[in-house]
Amino acid sequence: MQAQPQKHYSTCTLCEAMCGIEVTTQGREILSVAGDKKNPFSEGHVCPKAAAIKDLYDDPQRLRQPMRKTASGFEPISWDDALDSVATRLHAIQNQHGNDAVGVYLGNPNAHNMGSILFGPYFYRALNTHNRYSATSVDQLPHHIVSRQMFGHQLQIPIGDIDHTDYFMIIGGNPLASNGSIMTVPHIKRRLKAIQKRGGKVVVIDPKKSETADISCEHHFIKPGSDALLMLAMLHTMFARNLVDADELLEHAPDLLQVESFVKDYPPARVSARVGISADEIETMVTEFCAAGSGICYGRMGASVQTFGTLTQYLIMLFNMLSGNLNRRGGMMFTQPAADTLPHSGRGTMGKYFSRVRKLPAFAGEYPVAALSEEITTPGEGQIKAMVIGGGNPVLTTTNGKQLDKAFEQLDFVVAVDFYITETSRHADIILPPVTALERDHYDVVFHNFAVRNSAKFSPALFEQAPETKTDWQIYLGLAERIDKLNDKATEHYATLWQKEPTGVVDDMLRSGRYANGEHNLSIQTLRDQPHGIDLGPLQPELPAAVYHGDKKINMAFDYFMADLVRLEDHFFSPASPLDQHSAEILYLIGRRHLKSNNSWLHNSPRMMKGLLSDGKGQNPRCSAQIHPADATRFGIQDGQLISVTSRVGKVEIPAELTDKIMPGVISIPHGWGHNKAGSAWKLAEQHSGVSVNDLTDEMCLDELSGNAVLNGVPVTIAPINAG
Ligand SMILES: Nc1nc2c(c(=O)[nH]1)N[C@H]1C(S)=C(S)[C@@H](COP(=O)(O)OP(=O)(O)OC[C@H]3O[C@@H](n4cnc5c(=O)[nH]c(N)nc54)[C@H](O)[C@@H]3O)O[C@H]1N2
Ligand SMILES: Nc1nc2c(c(=O)[nH]1)N[C@H]1C(S)=C(S)[C@@H](COP(=O)(O)OP(=O)(O)OC[C@H]3O[C@@H](n4cnc5c(=O)[nH]c(N)nc54)[C@H](O)[C@@H]3O)O[C@H]1N2
Ligand code: SF4
Ligand SMILES: [Mo]
Repeated sequence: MQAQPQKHYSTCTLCEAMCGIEVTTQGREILSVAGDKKNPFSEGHVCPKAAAIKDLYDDPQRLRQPMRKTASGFEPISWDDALDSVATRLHAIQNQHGNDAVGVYLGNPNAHNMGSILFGPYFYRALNTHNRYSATSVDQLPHHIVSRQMFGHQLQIPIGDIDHTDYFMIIGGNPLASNGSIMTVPHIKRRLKAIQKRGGKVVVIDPKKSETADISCEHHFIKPGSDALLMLAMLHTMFARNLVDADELLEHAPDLLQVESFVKDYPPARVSARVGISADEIETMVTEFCAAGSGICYGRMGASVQTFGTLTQYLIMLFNMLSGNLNRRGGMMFTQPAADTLPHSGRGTMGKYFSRVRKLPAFAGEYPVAALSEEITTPGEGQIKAMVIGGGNPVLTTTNGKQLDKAFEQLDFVVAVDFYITETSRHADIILPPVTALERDHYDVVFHNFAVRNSAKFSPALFEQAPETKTDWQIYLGLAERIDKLNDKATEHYATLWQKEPTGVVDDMLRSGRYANGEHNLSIQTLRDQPHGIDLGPLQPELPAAVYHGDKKINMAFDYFMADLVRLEDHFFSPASPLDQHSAEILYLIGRRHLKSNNSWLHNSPRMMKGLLSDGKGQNPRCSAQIHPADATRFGIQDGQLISVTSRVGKVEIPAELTDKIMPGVISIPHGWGHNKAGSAWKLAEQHSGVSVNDLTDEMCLDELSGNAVLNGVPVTIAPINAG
């Protein structure tokens, strides 16, 4: 007899917005995915990507069993065989070359996977290697460092209280495409419109008039990478015009007013030409922001992942603080999560050790990923001989991907925890494919902490786990236990972990958390009983409790952050400023996101790729180089024409797309494309391969304070490729 269709309430884990979804299944088939109207947080909102969930589940090319590379290609093997072989090889390599000979790279999907977050660490601990890397250092590393220094914990990041604010300033974020980042916020469009409806303002500062700028009150072009200068001038204006409103915060940040002495040399008139925004406009923005009642100054990808990303994020925090908006309703607030991971996670050790070759600083146990290829290719003690890649595709997503691709070829052993044979996992000797998101229990242990409203939701696995499948946590725990055994370490505690599962850990956190008693009585069971999730109210003032420093005071860390002003002066104002050299030929490269794409990995979904024209020559209009018509004229380029884009490290050929939405002097290319490498296996993606922008980004060019990559503001040259 055929099973009846069943409805389940779950959560989309593709981006940070945590949309509730209604999934209809029949037997083990997914029939449909729609927005869950009864989810109190997302209220039925989903974006087009929700439809990709079914495609991912159905994708015939998604791996369902472990694979071993042989002379004639990948062949399936059993889980026991796969896990035993991986553990034995990693152990042997560490035995021969030392622990650091095994490197680990963790990609973005791990942040959306409670099993990886809670149980992955047992595996890294068993490996005990310094060579750990992740997508953090091509992304939000500056936020962690700012929070570590100022509030004492890398994850204690204030979130914009968007539903109550009067002024929302967005610097280098495009939430209409990304659905928000370090701001978990379903249905951002509705919320941005609501600000304007209640008389508030939304202002976007971006080298592109983005989709978000299109629905905002005001947009200012800014020269890529100059945001730190803008922030210095904004802070200067605040003092010069007596707009500082910090009385309440001084109790928690006694040194706050000393900021004045660091910004005195940055009047708007001095920075204006470098930033590309007039002094008048800068002053008006600051005045209006400070008069607004409440305001959020929010900076993301574009502001973080650039030459002065860490300084910029720090200055943004100071701007929120000095305008009285930290810890204020409608400003930047700390969240009150139901399952608080902070007391159980590392606060973020920094400055303790440095990478072997380039001496880049480790933060929270990880080196900047820009150091990865040289750590593989440079001989000597501590050289990486084997890599574990967990849910990431660094060949397409990290700087100088082509060089990393080549470096991977020389490794003795590679293992990938991934369900696709990607541009990266094709290097693997063994691939361990976990189940897809809806097939495992889920509680957002990261993104509830970054949400614009407090809420809690548990999404049980859709189906009983099929035999011969494993979740990420089962893979990591299985490897950890085997490696500990091989190292003659105690393994008794594993029995408890297998039984407890990550869900049990979340249950413990809920039961010891702030909503454990009283009205909500939170536990996994109470959440199971409320499958749409529950609302826990708006964000609340949380100082001084939010501060993890012993004295409960916010640490201004001037010595650390403001030290970077020397580099900034040099970069923008020295007679030898790189910005003045060859300035006529250079364009500055930035990135962009598309609503139907997700970093490197939704390009095999028929629903996401539908309607994408391809001219049969491998061109892909979604992967185009956007340039301003004035630049096109200057270089003799027609709309749609193939152009070459060249940086210090590489060259790509890509069709030009002319648009006056981009600032003159700037070129925008999205990342995650370049599915044209022999040996990867995603049929649809390969038909629309595009090129990888990270064959242009430069691993030697860093935000030096943090070691974070520079993906925005990369100097490039362009030229038309003439047909024939
Ligand atoms: N030029 C440029 N480069 C960028 C960016 C940019 O803006 N510009 N953005 C950067 C940012 S913000 C990020 S976060 C990185 C992302 O960089 P990465 O994390 O390296 O890349 P993803 O494409 O997210 O990798 C996803 C991989 O994980 C696999 N996967 C998906 N779900 C799971 C799962 O549940 N478990 C496991 N084990 N695997 C899974 C997919 O099959 C895919 O191979 O890219 C960065 N790169
Ligand atoms: N659809 C979709 N959604 C996603 C993702 C995806 O790949 N696709 N990825 C997810 C991930 S991993 C992340 S981290 C988030 C990122 O989410 P966002 O931070 O919103 O990132 P983007 O959408 O890339 O927007 C960055 C904006 O910064 C601008 N910009 C570039 N350089 C500069 C600069 O120097 N200064 C300023 N002021 N602006 C600049 C760009 O023009 C762009 O509009 O998105 C997440 N959501
Ligand atoms: S915005 Fe789209 S991708 Fe993000 S959680 Fe919601 S449905 Fe999923
Ligand atoms: Mo990201």
